[in-house]
Formats: sequence, structure tokens, C-alpha cells
Amino acid sequence: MNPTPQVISNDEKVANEYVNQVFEIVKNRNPYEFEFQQAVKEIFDSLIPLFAKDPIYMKHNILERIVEPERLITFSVPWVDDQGNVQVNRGFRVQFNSALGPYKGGLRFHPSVNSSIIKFLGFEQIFKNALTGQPIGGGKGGSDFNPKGKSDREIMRFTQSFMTELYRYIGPDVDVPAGDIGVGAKEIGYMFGQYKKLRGAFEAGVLTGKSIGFGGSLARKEATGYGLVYFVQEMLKDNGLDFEGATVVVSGSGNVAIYAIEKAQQFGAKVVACSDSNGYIYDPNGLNLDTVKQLKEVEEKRIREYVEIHPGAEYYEGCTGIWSIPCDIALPCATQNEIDAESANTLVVNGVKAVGEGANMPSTIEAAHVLLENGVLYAPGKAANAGGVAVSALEMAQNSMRLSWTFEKVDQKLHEIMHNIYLSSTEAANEYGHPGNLLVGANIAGFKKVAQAMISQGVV
Ligand code: NDP
Ligand code: 2IT
Repeated sequence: MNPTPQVISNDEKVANEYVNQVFEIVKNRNPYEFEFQQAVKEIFDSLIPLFAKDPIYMKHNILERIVEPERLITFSVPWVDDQGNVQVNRGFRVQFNSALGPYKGGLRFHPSVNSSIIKFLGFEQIFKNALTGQPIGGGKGGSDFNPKGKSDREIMRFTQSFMTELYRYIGPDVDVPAGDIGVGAKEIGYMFGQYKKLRGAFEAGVLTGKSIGFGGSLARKEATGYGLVYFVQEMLKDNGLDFEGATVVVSGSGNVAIYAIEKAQQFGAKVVACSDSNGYIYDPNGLNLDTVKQLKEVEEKRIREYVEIHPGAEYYEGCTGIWSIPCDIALPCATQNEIDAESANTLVVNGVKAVGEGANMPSTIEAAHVLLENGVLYAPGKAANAGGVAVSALEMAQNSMRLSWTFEKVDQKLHEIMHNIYLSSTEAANEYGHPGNLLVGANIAGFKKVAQAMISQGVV
């Protein structure tokens, strides 16, 4: 397997210079937005082999255009807490690119949210959504609101205030938000209620990730985690490996992590660890998923409580230590930059065979290089975690038709979509001279779809 492209031919030299030039502009225009710069850099470097072979994209200045959000909305979100104090948070929505369809992407509620985080997520979303093959553009949003420790009433008041501003910018054919970190079915429900009240219309397709009773899709909750495991299983099988009998480490214990664990276990893997933002648990006998679900989905407790119920397990403070647990397959499903070069090296030394990213940009650029250079099978997030947004698009389709499909039907479509993403990523990697490098393959395959649509639609 080849690491990220080495510049060799003259055409690649020209492409490399062009990419570096545009990246300098991005850095100057977006100072201090380091996560956004990182996401751009990763994609730009992967595109060098494409530009060397097909200079048309350079001619149309697609890079210069694609890094500028079509619209970036920021707003204040005032609300009153249970003590009667007035609080104010920041709200964001980036409508990044609409070449392929209405803006689509989640909302994140976490204290670390700022314009850099939202822009990196929105930028990634453009290419991820393109890879699904569905008619959706790229967007993202959120707030620095911290839902942890808030009462349901506080969450309702906050989300209502958030939607009171956001509603004028979204719509089923305009921009369709969904969940992400800190935003699940409860928050989506409150936001949907407020949107419906303000619009005076029941527009089911304005948000996805809704509860089943009012337009939600079966299998949306499971989609990101299941899709990740379907994708990684394809990659493993292509290389003579399997989840069956493998030891797996999953970081996080939220929506993506829980359903990645569930599907990996169904495929016969032993999942020995998961985490939250305080620390991680190691259960050498294999995690009891019912306990994890009860603690995190129902009681909203900390993962450390697991060891009180299962005394054979151990709890460790801190997040990065989880990557020192020897495993065959690592599935980072918590947050950005959770695997740095040191953690990647530790994984390699301990014999990891595959890394599949459930989170968005969980590996630093250096970490991804370490994995690729050491022959680890590497499934980049924008391909491997696309199952969530893919089923969101299926939810939109069901809403448009005013009907709902069975769990089995949605799951089967999800499986097909993940298979197709794997195929298009591997094919692009082969075509552009980096066989086996899914980072290069996914970035090129996603970019080409968006760029071709942008060229066809003219300079708008
Ligand atoms: P959840 O809020 O359900 O869960 C997030 C999990 O990650 C929690 O266990 C949380 O711990 C942990 N976590 C969050 N922030 C940090 C941090 N800064 N440091 C350490 N741990 C952290 O979110 P999701 O499961 O939905 O999202 C997880 C990742 O997957 C994100 O990167 C998201 O962008 C990505 N993703 C999500 C999709 C979806 O459909 N939901 C689709 C594609 C990607 P704690 O409980 O302590 O906060
Ligand atoms: O990062 C992601 O792809 C998501 N959080 C899901 C977005 C969506 O619109 O379902």
C-alpha cells in the first residue's frame, strides 16, 4: 500500500505547486482555523494525482471555489436556565456546497464548537455526501451549548431558541440538518416541533434523525455504526481478513460507537474497550453492550460505572490510553484528532491490522501517514462513516413519498451504499496510481462528482 502521494512526474509537480498555492490562500483567509486548515490540507494533498492526470479541474479553479462556503451563518442563542438566569450561546450553520443537492449535514452541540470546527465538518461533508451517490450537498452546524448536566426543560428552551433563528435558513429543498455530537432524537424532536410552529406547516423532510412516530426512518439510529462495520468488513475481506474472531477497540460510547459495537459483535468480533470524554473501560471478556446502552442511552451516566456492574473490567482515566490496548481492528468513534502519530505508532507496534473511522477526522494527518506507511488497512471517515447521512437521505426520500420502509429494506440499502462507496474509492485509488490507499481514493471519487457538477452548472 502506498502512503500519501509522492510527487514524481512533471505533471504532478505542476499539480503540487497549484495545490500548495491555493492552500496558502486558504491559510491566509482562515487564520487560526486549524481544524478547517487540516481538513483542507488532507483533501488537497490527495487530489494531486487527479490534477496531474485531469488538469481540467485546475483550469476551472474548482479548488478556489470549493473552499469558500456558499454561506456561513452565525447567530446568538439566548435562553433562560432553570435558575432563571439568562444564558447566551453561539449558533452556527455553514451551507458549504449545493452542487449536488440541498445542503445536508448534522448539528453538533459541544462546548468546543467554533467556526473552525463547523467549517472542517462542513467541508468534509461535501465529499462524504457525494460518495453516497445521493442528491445531497454539504453543510454542518451547531452550537457551543453543553447539553451535559442540563435538564430536559433547559434543552427544550435552548433548542427552541436555536431553531427560532435557524428556521429561516432551512427547508426540505434548501438545507436539511440532522444530529451529530450532543444532538440525538430528543433534540431533533424539540427542533422539529419549533420549526413546525414557526412555519405553520408539517414539513417532515426539514430535519432527519427524527423519531419513528413522526417521519423518522427505521435504521437511522443504527446507520453510522452499522455502515462503518459494513465498510470495514468489505475492506477486510478484500485483504483476506474478517471481523469474525477479531479483537476490536472502539472509542466513544455515543450513537456511532454503540451501533458499531453491536454490528461488530454480530459479525463475531470481540469488542474489548470503549470510552467517553473522561476515560475508557477495558473488558477482556468482551463488552456487555446491554450495560453500555443502559448506562449511556438510558441513564446518561459516565462509562466508568460499567466496572461496578462488571467487576472483571477495568476503568482508566483519560482518552488516549485506549489506543494502547492491543487489537486487530480499531474503530475511533468519538471525535476529531483523537489518534495522533504516537497513538498510531502504538497501534502499529501492537499489531493492528485495520483502522476504520466512525468519527469525523479522528486521525491527525501524521497519524494517517503512520498507518498507511505501515501497511495498516485504513478506512477514512468520509467514506467509512457515510452510512449515517446516507440513511438520512433515505429518510428524506421516505418523507417525500409520505411512506416508510421496513428496517430490513433500509438496512439492505445502507449495505449496498457502503459497498458502492468502497468500490468507487478503491477504483479511484487504482485509477490514479495509489492502489489500496482509500484516503486518496475516497477524496478523489468524492471530489470528482462535486467538481463535475460545479463545472456543468457554471460559475454561480
Ligand atoms: P454522541 O454525542 O452520541 O457521542 C459522542 C461520544 O464521543 C461520547 O461517548 C462522548 O463522550 C465522546 N466524545 C465527544 N467529544 C469528545 C471529546 N472532545 N473527547 C473525548 N471524547 C469525546 O455523538 P456521535 O456518536 O453521533 O458522534 C461521534 C463521532 O461520529 C463524531 O465525530 C461525529 O461527527 C461522527 N459522526 C456522527 C454521525 C451520526 O450519524 N451521529 C455520522 C457520521 C459521523 P461524552 O459522553 O463524555 O461526551
Ligand atoms: O457527520 C455526519 O455525517 C453526520 N453527523 C450525519 C449527518 C446527517 O445529515 O445525517
